[in-house]
Amino acid sequence: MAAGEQMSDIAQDARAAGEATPAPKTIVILPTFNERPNLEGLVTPIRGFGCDVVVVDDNSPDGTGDLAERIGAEDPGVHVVHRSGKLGLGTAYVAGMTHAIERGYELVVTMDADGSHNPRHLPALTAAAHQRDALAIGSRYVPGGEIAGWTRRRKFLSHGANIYARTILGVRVHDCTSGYRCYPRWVLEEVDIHSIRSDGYAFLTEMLYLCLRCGIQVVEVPIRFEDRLAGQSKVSSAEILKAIALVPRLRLGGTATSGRRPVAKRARHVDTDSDPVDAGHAPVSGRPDGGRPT
Ligand SMILES: Nc1nc2c(ncn2[C@@H]2O[C@H](COP(=O)(O)OP(=O)(O)OP(=O)(O)O)[C@@H](O)[C@H]2O)c(=O)[nH]1
Ligand SMILES: [Mg+2]
Repeated sequence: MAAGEQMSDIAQDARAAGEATPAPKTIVILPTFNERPNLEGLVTPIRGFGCDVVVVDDNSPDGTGDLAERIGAEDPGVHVVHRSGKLGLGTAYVAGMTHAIERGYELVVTMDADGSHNPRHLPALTAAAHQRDALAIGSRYVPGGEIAGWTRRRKFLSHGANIYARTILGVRVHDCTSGYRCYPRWVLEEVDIHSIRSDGYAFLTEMLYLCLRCGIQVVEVPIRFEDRLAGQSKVSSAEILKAIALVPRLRLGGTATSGRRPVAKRARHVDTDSDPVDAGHAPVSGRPDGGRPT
């Protein structure tokens, strides 16, 4: 199916899902570098689910930033943050999160802008974050989660990277590297996002570990991850090596959060059909999972 056709189907689903519109004020951060062919078809269904959007563009040579400006000029729910050049995925998330906090959004979603993260999962992801008062991760590696369109080698590498992180960090999260997440606003205020040292893809693992160290509950919601619709991956070998090297450094206490006291949050009643998987609780010892690896 053509990229446009696929996304317009999702847009129809989004409009039909009026009752599934997330009640809390929600914004989706779309970090972009050369995502022009994917952007418009993604923003439409996200807006259909009642979420605002902030595109964080790093002066993409293909004109993604200009396109985002044009969409934003017609729709006040679409914001754009322009940065001077390719400054990294991690710092793009921080710029988007800062924008969201300043404007009082209650839920903040991060999503790749290449079509890999389908907006149809937004209601389940936001419901899990809101009802559990937890960081909700769109997960490829819990029952019901899947990956479509990747080679066996790519699946093996991604799965291997997650087993590596899970084992060395001693956490129960199955998809530590997923960029499809929903953070309640207080989580972003509680953790010091500006202290995160990873400026690229490793940000995702560092942020997760930081949340667990702060005692924030994590739930995983199954998603179907699809290969990017158009354009090219921006992950370099150097980025992958940085992400691998980060894991033991975090485990050895190299994060700025070492020694931080867990925050106490009240557990909420859960009422969601998304079947989220509990992946972590407030740690009671030095180990993020409280010493119970599974
Ligand atoms: N603003 C900004 N966005 C970035 C940067 N690097 C990557 N992105 C965006 O981050 C998202 C994820 O990047 P991808 O290249 O898709 O990475 P990936 O999903 O791991 O790799 P593929 O599956 O091969 O696409 C995409 O929306 C990119 O456009 C960056 O330096 N700055
Ligand atoms: Mg991608």
